[in-house]
Amino acid sequence: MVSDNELKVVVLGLGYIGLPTAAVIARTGSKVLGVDVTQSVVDTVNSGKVHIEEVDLDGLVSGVVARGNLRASTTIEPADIFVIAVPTPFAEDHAPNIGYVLKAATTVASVLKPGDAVILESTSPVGTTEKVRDLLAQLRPDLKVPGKTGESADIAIAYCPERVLPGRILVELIDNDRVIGGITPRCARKALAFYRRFVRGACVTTTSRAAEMTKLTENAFRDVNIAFANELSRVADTMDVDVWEVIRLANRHPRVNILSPGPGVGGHCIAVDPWFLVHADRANTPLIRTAREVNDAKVDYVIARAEAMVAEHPGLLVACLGLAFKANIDDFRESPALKVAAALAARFGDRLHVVEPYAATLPAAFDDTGANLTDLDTAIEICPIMIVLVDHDMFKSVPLDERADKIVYDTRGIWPDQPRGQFRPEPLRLAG
Ligand code: SAJ
Repeated sequence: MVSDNELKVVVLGLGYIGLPTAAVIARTGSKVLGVDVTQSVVDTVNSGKVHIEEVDLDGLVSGVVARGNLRASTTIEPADIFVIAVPTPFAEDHAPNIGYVLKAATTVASVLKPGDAVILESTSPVGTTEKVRDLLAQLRPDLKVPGKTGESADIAIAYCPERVLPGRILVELIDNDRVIGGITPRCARKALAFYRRFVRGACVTTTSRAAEMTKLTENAFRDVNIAFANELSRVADTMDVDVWEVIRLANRHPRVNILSPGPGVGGHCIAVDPWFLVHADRANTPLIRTAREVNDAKVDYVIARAEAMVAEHPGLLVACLGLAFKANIDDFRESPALKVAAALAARFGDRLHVVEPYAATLPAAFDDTGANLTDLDTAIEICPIMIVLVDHDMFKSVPLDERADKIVYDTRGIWPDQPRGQFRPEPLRLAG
């Protein structure tokens, strides 16, 4: 086996997963080349800086770039291991788009040689790794690909999904267990040897198809369980019961563990990946599809409730706490909080004060609305109405005496001691 210092690794895609992965591998001493189609990303990384916000990533990248173990380029070079970490978005009809994966595989094909391993990490529909294999076979007829020629293949191809949580990526990249699916068992073993170089968690091997479905299953599981919590929160509103109290009490049962309701499910994983399963087998996924719909509908429900609350108090200033898709991160993509705040801004304009410690300016959705970006202290001072949309630590720590007389809609349950009773709109019954 080659030593860490001799191993050459190419990571394709320097995004939220690719860049931390490249940096962690480079830290082991391997020579890593990050390949990205965006020149500015390449330039940023080569200058030892990062273009994404992630805890401790800046220090790690500047260190491995300074030591010469991580470089970036728009052009691929030969290597021993190729890790593909490019996006897999979906279209309007929820059909997954694996175009970026196939494009990355085409790039890899141009430099592939016997003995190399190609590992796909992007969340992908079941069967994608086999498609990568078929494409490589077509582009490089001189190489024996796995699964077509028995175990005597020239190259290894495997699927190993990332499972890291934004905000904890560098910790989870090392500590989480990894599922490694080979096109053949030999492919899986080859990929396993690579992950063992930097992963402390258990590395478990399986087939590429099982590994692909495992990744989708993890996020669908979470989505279904959040949908249950979101549905409960609507029922509790109708019943005039505090859903947070009910969940706390129910979770005292040894076999019950209900997740947290919120203003909907955001981010680019949990709200996306379940559709890959639904799209692949619509007839057998009514629960997964309904969960998606329940979570999407929760945003509209929260908007309607918040609008009713603000409309009931003409003239009062309103604070919207948070825009990020979840706590303590600066990521606003597919954020339900942003959707709610933007809808309120469109209707109530300059009555609205948005507090978001992770934003320097308001996003484009607030252009021409008159809404303001305000700091927390000012919002507490001037806004009698407070709508909690994100459970940032900074918001959680506001003591009761600073908010006891506020009119509060706490969609995240961060202030369990908040007196109830100031706001009792008629229960809303929305379609969907
Ligand atoms: N949310 C709730 N209630 C909860 C938990 C989450 O409303 O009880 C909301 C969050 O506020 C957020 C969304 O769900 O809007 C998703 O947040 P998250 O923290 O649960 O997950 P992500 O999207 O940041 O990361 C997920 C993780 N998957 C699982 O936990 C199964 C992560 O491990 C994956 O690597 C990542 O998706 C991915 O890349 O697929």
